Amino acid sequence: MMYDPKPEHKFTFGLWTVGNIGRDPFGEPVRAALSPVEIARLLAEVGAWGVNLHDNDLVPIDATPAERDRIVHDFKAALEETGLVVPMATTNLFSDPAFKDGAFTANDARVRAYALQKTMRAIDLGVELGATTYVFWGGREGVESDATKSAPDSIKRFREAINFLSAYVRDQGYDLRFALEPKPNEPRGDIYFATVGAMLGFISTLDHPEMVGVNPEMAHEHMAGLNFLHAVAQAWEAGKLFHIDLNDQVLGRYDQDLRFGSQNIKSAFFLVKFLEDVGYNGSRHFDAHAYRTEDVEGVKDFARGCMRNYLILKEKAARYNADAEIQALLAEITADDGATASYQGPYSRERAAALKAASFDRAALGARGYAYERLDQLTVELLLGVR
Ligand code: GLT
Ligand code: MN
Ligand code: MN
Repeated sequence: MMYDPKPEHKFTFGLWTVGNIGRDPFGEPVRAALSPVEIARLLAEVGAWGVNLHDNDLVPIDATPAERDRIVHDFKAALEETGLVVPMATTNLFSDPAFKDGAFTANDARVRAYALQKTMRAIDLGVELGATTYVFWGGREGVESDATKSAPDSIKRFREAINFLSAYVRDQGYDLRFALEPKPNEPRGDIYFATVGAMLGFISTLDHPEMVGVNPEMAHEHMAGLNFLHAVAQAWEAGKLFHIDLNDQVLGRYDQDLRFGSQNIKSAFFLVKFLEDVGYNGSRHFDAHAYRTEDVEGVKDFARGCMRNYLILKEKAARYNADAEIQALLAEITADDGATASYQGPYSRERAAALKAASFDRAALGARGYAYERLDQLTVELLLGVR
């Protein structure tokens, strides 16, 4: 079938996504917890390619070494049985009360040391399962009040941690890259490095910037009222799009983690079009969960919906690229008669002098119509299925 997921689409889900039991600040869980092996089987059933995990999604935080080995052994058997891969792993540095003031940025030095130890062990686990991307989402790396933590110290502490862990990965000879995931708030009042742009700026200050990129999440940029495509394009252009978290979110609401493509259809369309046009070949990871109203069948509907919406939008993108009227309009909009060719290009003293002496018909420039209404309407009609 046309919209059926296939391994080449590289669709992945976290154990914590389809495994979400529906607890929220106002209510108890509504679904029974599935074991990691059961989740792997569910993901294989709906057609996913891979499964990602936090250390403690798989191994409970207080497991003994023997328990850990048995759990990892059983999970590897499930991977073998289902054919699922583990492209990405990460650390849970937010659930345990020890991390209530953050992990790498916590004011208590013992918490910072414990966070490093936990992350090294989780990196070992991820690599053992085959992961080549390691995500850092600093959910608790923030404050409710700036009276409580020094922002410049937090930035330095976070840098020290990432530098330490980069060196650890190199020392072990692991084939692993880091992807930093920003979020503006929730669960902290404010989280440091709130946006993709902030993370990109931070990466250039690291000891090994070449092994560190970003993991932009659609909902997180939308929570900040930003344009997700623009963030992703900047990351891509900088060679830093190491991973991506796809979901959906309505501006001004709590952290919703909705099914991909369920709310902001035009944004999702231009995002998918971008990823396909540039040839992004990493995982398409859905970091979302089913509505709290759903049972396990609804969870499968949720997962299938994420992948199906991606593939529908991918097909729409191909249609957009092949649409003669849209492409003619785009060509017209960007047409260049070459009249200013001698002014374009890198700086030279001559070019600058010629450009300063040139004359422009400002009134004509201002009078031009760009036909963007027509172009956008064609886009909307294509998305609404009438062209
Ligand atoms: C958590 C968060 C996500 C992160 C995950 C990785 S866990 O669900 O909301 O955005 O990507 O730590
Ligand atoms: Mn999220
Ligand atoms: Mn995420």
